[in-house]
Amino acid sequence: MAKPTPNKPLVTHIFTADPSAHVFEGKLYIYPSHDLDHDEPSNDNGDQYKMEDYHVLSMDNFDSPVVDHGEVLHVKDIPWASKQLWAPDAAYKNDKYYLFFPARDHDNIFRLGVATSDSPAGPFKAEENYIPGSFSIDPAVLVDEDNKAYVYFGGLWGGQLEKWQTREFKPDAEGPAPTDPALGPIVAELSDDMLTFKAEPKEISIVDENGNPILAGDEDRRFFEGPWVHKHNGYYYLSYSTGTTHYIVYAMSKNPEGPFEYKGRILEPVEGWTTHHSIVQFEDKWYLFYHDASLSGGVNHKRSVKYTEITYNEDGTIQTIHPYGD
Ligand code: FUB
Repeated sequence: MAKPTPNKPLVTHIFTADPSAHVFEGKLYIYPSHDLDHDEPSNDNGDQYKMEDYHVLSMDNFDSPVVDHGEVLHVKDIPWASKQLWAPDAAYKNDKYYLFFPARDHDNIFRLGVATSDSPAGPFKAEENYIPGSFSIDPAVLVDEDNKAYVYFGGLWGGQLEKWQTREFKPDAEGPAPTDPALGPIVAELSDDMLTFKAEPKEISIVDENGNPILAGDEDRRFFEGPWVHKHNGYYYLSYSTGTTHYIVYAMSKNPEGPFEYKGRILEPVEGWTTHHSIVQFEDKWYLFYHDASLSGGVNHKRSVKYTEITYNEDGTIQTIHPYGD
């Protein structure tokens, strides 16, 4: 396969989205969703995102070809799951690789699952059941320097986060009023074997520069889906999609469980409704992996993974990226 070019699809033989990038064994590994090439109608519940399997991509560095390691997990091999393998992430601990992923269970409720492998390239074997007490979508895992692991997750609308405000699934529950604090993403410390939550999942608070919670009506800044946490110069950076306004934004904290202070935008809107990203250091540079729908001519559910470099300012803030130039 071809060598990667910044801001161009990493691969063109399949549609890929929601890239979670990591450096494992000295190489870059990308764990994307695998968008199906279908022409069925779309809705706000996200039924058009009907993915059935995962592929893993890798490259030795940015000068070498991208390798597609093929199908590494299929929904038919996940006993608890019925459909919609949405945005995954991977982590390394205990000499093993863990693939964390959301899917609908047999009651149509999104849960989070784990699958394991001895290799970062898979194949992955799914656990029999979803993580007990898990809900919603878009898991992202941080294994911290002290070896504690945290999973961040959540997504509104099709991702069902607003239905879990009482920590019980309420199918008709709506999100908060526009003048109330927005729902934050959820964090849970993982058990040492990475297969269960060590403690009850907690909602993360995202506040403005005065310490006031970001409100649900503040759609330019409030959390919608796709949380990602990375660490840079002693700060935890929580970045996420604002959904309806299509930004990737970020907030910073000294604590992995927050509160996080909103700082600004990382990525202006891309072509297509969704925007979803990850941030990774490779050698001495930092990169944003993201997706857009340009390869399919703007079909929201046929997306392609891309990358670009990110730049930190002296004060630790991140420069905003305009994906198609200024
Ligand atoms: O790919 C399906 C869903 O679309 C993801 O879970 C969301 O983050 C959005 O990208």
